[in-house]
Amino acid sequence: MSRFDQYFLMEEVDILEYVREKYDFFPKDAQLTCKEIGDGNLNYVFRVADPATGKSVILKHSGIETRARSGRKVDVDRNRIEAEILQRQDELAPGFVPKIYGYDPVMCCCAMEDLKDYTILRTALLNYRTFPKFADQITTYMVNILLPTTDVAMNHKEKKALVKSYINPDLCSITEQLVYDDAVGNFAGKNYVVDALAEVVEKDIYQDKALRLEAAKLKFDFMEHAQALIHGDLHSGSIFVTDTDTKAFDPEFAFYGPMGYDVGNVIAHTLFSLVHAEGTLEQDDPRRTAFRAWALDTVYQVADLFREKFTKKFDEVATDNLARTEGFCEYYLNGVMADTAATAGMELIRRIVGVAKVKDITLIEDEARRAELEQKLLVIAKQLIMNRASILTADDWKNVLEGQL
Ligand code: SR1
Ligand code: MG
Repeated sequence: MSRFDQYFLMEEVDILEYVREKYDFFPKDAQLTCKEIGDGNLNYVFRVADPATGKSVILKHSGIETRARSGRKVDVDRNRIEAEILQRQDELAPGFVPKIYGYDPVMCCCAMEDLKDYTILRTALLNYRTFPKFADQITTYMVNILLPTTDVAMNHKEKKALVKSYINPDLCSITEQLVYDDAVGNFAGKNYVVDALAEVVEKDIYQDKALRLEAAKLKFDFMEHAQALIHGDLHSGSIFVTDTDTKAFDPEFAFYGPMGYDVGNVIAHTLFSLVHAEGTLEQDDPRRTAFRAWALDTVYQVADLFREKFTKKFDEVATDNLARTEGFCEYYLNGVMADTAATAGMELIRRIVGVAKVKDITLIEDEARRAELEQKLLVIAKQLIMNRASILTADDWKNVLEGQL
């Protein structure tokens, strides 16, 4: 009998006992410390360390309710999905995700590698750090884990079994509501924007019927297009970086969905980081110029490198007879790129108007400047959504962004 035989929401003191009972990471007599370090909306993240040796481990624990105490219940199975997916991703893209040491379905708690030498990408970008290797590394991660999980590469029956295993209704429902419904219609009635932007959002977003129709199509694509095992929430808070490495974590929103959803998130949050720099640094600050150059280059490189690596990998992994037909790879990739543009557009809108905002914009203290930059992003977002079928390459992205941001 153990007190961890039945689920309860653990706190630091419980986690210390839990680690000793379940794992043999540390010597029996080690004087362990435990600190809750999570700052996301859903889970609790504990770092358990042995100061004597410097060894540490991360325990990620899911509550039945979101940690934001919104009253929203979220299936704790997300913790299993996350642990399993990180293991699968580690096989597909070794070195690009943290190592999983164990998963406990009773306490909904997984133990994983402590990437303590890494920084969360968003935090680093908010400090105006730039990462020249990021576009190359994140596109390798995405192509290597996404394409092999599709019907292009997999036995179709095995792929369908994965679709079933990674069905993730509660987390998908959050995305369906926040990213699609609320972005264009404020259906939950909880959206808010700075005063100077309110009229623009009402008229140019909520009352735009053509935009609403495209958002409806995109929402149904998201729900019905079981293309690849996607991360599902690949924003800059789900990525760890050092000057030389990139690792993606927190794939609890993972499910079989459109690949462009991941690529679009990476691009949208790069644009948010650019707007943060533009809104918080003086025009003549050299950091602003350098950051701008990095951010725009990263967007273009993500588009180009994703295309390049995808095309090469397609040739290596395609097993379906008809997928190897001449012209099919380009057709398929163009669909992914159009989804990328549209997702970036929806993500930009929802983070500006919705409840789940990003620090990149909320930290811009000058409200008029913030509204000005947000409005620019909304204009770009609408173009990305409405014209997505023709935003397929880095040059297409340049045409959208140049002169507008
Ligand atoms: C209630 S969760 C709000 C947002 O945080 C997550 O990271 C997802 O992006 C979600 O939409
Ligand atoms: Mg998260």
